[in-house]
Amino acid sequence: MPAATDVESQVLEALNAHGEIADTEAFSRSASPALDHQSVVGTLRSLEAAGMVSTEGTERTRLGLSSEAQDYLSNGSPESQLYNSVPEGGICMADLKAQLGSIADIGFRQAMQQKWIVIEKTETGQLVKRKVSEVQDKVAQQLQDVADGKTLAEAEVKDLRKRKLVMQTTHTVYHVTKGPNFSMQRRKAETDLTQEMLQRGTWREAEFKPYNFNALGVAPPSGHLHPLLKVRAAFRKIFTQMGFEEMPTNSFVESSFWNFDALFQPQQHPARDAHDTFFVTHPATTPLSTVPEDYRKRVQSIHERGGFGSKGYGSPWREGEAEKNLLRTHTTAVSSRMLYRLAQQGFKPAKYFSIDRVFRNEAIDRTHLAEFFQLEGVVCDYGLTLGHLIGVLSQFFERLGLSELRFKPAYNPYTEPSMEIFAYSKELKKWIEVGNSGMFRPEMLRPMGIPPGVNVIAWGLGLERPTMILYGINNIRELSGHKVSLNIVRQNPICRLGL
Ligand code: FB9
Repeated sequence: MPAATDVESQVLEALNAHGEIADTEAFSRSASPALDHQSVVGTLRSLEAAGMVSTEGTERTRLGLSSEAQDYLSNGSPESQLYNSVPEGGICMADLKAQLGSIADIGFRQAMQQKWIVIEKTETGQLVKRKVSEVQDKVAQQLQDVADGKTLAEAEVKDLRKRKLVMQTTHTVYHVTKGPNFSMQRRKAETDLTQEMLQRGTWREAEFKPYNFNALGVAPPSGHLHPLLKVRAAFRKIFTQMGFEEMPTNSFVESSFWNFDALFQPQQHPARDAHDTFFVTHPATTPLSTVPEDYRKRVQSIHERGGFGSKGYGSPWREGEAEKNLLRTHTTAVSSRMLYRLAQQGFKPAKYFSIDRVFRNEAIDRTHLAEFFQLEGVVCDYGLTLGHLIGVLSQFFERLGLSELRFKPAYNPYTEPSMEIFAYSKELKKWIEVGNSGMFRPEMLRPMGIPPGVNVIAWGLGLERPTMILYGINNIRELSGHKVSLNIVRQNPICRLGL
């Protein structure tokens, strides 16, 4: 049997003695020691829940003290603090201000107004001196009276209100009477119907705690998917629903050959230096012998001399450069491997997608980290055109709830034509960049053995931006990295893409 809290027993005794508590505020104040009205109200709530008391509330407005006034209650009004800081012989203004800090100005103004102090101009500056031998801190007294619930004269209230020391507050006081289950002892409400009760029949007079069918059960301890992974799952569903096959992206370390050279990205391209790319030192290289000689030769010649209608880059293509290992800068490195494999296995139309981490040695800002999740879609078939690309992009972004698209010509070393994709976001009420796209260059596809007449359209986007938009996350650092609060993971709602 839980011990009756002190407040509880005082309430029950008062009810037992007087049959009612007319005014809980007066009751709290009259208790010795005085009780905090809020805790009395709290106790009444639980006694009422047990049917032991009934309450009836009435609104009451009264003067309340501002937090500033609370401070003056314990330290005295600013003017009295100032007066008490002026020694017999006076004190120079600067020291006084230094001593009193933020209340110096108010204290000074009030003390001057109340003619408690005078200022004397001396060759060393202003000297503050007492004008009276003692002062009454009426303000502090008035604030104490307010705290004690005493009523002040209207003029005093007006003054205190002007100094923003008091304000009208409303609170509820209660008239309390005995409830249907009133007793001096709280009867423990049974929470379970036990075998023993049934055997001894004690259930008949037992008090059962009402079932609270609205009580939220204890959340079963379960794992939580990070928002990024929820959005990834949603994108996966969209791609698979559109008949795309997922590409294997389980190798963050890639050779420059598949990440750049196979994509016809020139060896002098700025993205290929350490400013943009994380090169790996151990193992630093992947021998080009891992790439079939004939294909590697065709890549070399297309870079150096062109072919298939291209004039190439006309500069020497160095194997050493292509062997350098790096952290892949895009999942297009995986697309190049898959397209080569598709060509080698005997080309047939295909639709591939990938969603995984890529790494770029870029400046970190509110929306960019050195690594992010890239999504990529690739469609290869005979006679594909830019129209097909625009069509499949419309289909794809339609499923994200982005039905209005705009395309801006862009440049990628491995696609021509290329387009940046923009969509109108109803949520953000603005056009946002939602990705990049293009048609893979013949200089990339032909050396792989992709038959003439086959075109490959592709597009890419990130996972972070949509996740930030869908979960209202403003800074990418809140999404991934050491600053992530696990609550974002635990409390994030399900991902509603496009719905
Ligand atoms: O994701 C991006 N934006 C985006 C996407 C979806 C979205 O959905 C909302 C819920 C409704 C909202 C926004 N972007 C691409 C655009 C910008 O965020 C951009 O600033 C950042 N980009 C990343 C790269 O940053 C260096 C996003 C990332 C990106 C950009 C291009 C590609 C991939 C990822 C690509 C490609 C490509 C091109 C041709 C062929 C193959 C791949």
